[in-house]
Amino acid sequence: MTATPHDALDLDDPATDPSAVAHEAAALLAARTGVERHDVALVLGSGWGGAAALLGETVAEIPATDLPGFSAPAAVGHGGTLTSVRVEGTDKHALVIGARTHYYEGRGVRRVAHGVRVAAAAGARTVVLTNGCGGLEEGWPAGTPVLISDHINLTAVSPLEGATFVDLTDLYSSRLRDVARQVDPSLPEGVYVQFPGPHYETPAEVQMARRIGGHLVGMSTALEAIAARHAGLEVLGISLVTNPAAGISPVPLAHEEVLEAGRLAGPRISRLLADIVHLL
Ligand code: 8IG
Repeated sequence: MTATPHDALDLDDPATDPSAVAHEAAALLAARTGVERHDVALVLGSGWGGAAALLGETVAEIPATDLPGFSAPAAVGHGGTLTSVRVEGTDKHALVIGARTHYYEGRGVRRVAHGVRVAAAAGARTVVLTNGCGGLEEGWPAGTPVLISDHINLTAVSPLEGATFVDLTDLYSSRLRDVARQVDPSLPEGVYVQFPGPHYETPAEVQMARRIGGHLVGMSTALEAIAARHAGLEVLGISLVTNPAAGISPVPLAHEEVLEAGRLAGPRISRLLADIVHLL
């Protein structure tokens, strides 16, 4: 059961409008944080957990499961909190979503999309989606941050329902990528391929991802980006290569190495994210 006592609306009920649950959660978020409107939202993926610390002063931190529609986290290294931060030197507020639901958790696409929908309902115009992923480029060792220029969704599902035809041209805003490169001109960019997971790819699947135009492989972000665009958000996506994808390196993948790569890259990507948010 994922319902909380606050659940007036049940996100899992097909008759419920997911955006209504998001608005309900956003209202409760405003009440609990005392922050009427959040201007920007950040979803922190594997390796990005420390990146909120440099943004500014934490106004409030609440367990995501206190709000309607959020599920308890499934994987080690994935937090479960929503943090409201006053962005240093500005009067802007950032909503840091440390509670991502992955498609592989099997709770349905509504849970996957809920965080960005709440961000939009909370007033955000921009969302920064981050992740840890496998890299296909020899020149991108573990610890390399990469701007997402586009994605290929191999999950075979959409976060949208019904006849919802949303244009995904420039989904990963070229304007926001330019802003990121103002902070760090050396940032490379690449196409993110979302697999369903939770297993990593076979080497043959990694070669397929390369041949169809991919540079990064992961298990998140694409579905959230689609939901974010539908909700009217401008999207910036940044991947942290935490491991060479299967077959790219001779060593098999382990979740512990993923966490370690995140720890080592922590200071650089934290600074990067904070500097980008200041320019938004
Ligand atoms: I961290 O190599 C992380 N997440 N699909 N493949 C996929 N997801 C990942 C990987 C990877 N590394």
